[in-house]
Amino acid sequence: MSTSHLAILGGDPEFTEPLHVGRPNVGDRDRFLARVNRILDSAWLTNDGACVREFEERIAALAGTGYCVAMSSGTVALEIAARALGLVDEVIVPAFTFVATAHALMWQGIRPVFCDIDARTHHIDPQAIEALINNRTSGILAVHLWGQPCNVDALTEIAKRHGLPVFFDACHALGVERQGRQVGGFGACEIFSFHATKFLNTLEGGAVVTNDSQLADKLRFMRNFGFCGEDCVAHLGTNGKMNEISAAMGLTLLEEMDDIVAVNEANYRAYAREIANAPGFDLVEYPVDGRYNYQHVVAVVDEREAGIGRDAVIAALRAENVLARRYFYPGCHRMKPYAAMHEYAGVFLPVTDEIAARVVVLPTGPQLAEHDISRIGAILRLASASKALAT
Ligand code: T4K
Repeated sequence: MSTSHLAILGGDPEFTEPLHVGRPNVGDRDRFLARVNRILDSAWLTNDGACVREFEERIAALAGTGYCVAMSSGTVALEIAARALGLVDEVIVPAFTFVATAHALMWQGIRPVFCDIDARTHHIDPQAIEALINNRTSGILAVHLWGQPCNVDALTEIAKRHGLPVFFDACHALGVERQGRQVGGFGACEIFSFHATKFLNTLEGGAVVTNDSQLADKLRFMRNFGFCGEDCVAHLGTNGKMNEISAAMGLTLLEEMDDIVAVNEANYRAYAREIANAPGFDLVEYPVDGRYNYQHVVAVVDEREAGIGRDAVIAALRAENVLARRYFYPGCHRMKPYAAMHEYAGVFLPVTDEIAARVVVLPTGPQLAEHDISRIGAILRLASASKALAT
């Protein structure tokens, strides 16, 4: 194939069907539908039902925590966790994350104070945190971005020294461990997402996991309007409950989780082989001393070496029906609700700005065979070699 065959230059698209980032896994229909039938027969559809309880037990076991409280989404789980931890005024968060991390705080009237990231890991930079701590700071919310544990020890040490709670957005990091330590038990609590696009989904859903029994009780009350008994409201609360059909989906996919992760890992390794032959492209690597879900394949483009900028790479892939994403461009601090806030007008987070301009997230999951990944690698190399697309 020559560069003139690229769809962006007039050729036919390489793929007839779109390849999405975050194509949902639907699992075994018969086992899911059998669960749905049992739910319908029982006429117990939500509010601490049998499937939700079983799902919570399974997630707590997977995360190695004492408690799991399932919620209607990862965002609501973050909001309720922030409430239950009593956070106010300001919380420090990385700017390079899905905007829900910041929104969950702001929606509660807590100002997210954006911190820069480490250029290699894309995680919040512990060294940049201390300059942001002041007498309004009430906590730190870090993110295990791309399903890799962030620098938990450094963050825990800083938080302890300043007497602040630290908790973790683990929405990418279900089933992950590093050096024998599982994501789930770090900090005051950790939050998972089971959105449709996550490798293990409950259609919509999320959860908070913790080893703190009092916090778990509070979270349970708060997700159900604060009720602690039939006529007893102990806390301000909201409706954050997971329903039974969602939990049934989660239980069904848990039975297939190892197979899904094996496919994701094989895909990641196939991408790594392709990208090793594409100058100017680097994959965010999964270190060898851990267990991962491999749901994110993240490439970083070096425009000078690749001869093509990140946005041109995305445009070339999309023309071929490879619907790559530029998560999490342009960084929360540059999104309108935050950029418009006086405190953030013109804020410059150099590493976040650079990485947000260079990242390409590639499709993975069972929708792709190894052969497809070779075709995507070929597109990257051709786009890079094309004089017409050169920057
Ligand atoms: N913290 C972090 C670090 C997160 O990444 C997220 C969510 C959260 C917190 C909040 O958790 P949740 O409240 O969502 O549980 C998506 C997801 O909506 C979001 O869950 C996820 N992170 C984020 C990284 O990506 P979009 O706007 O890219 O998703 P959406 O719905 O446009 O779908 C993406 C692509 O997937 C589409 O192009 C089509 C395909 N798709 C999507 C759906 C929903 C399908 O093929 N089928 C589907 O059913 O945000």
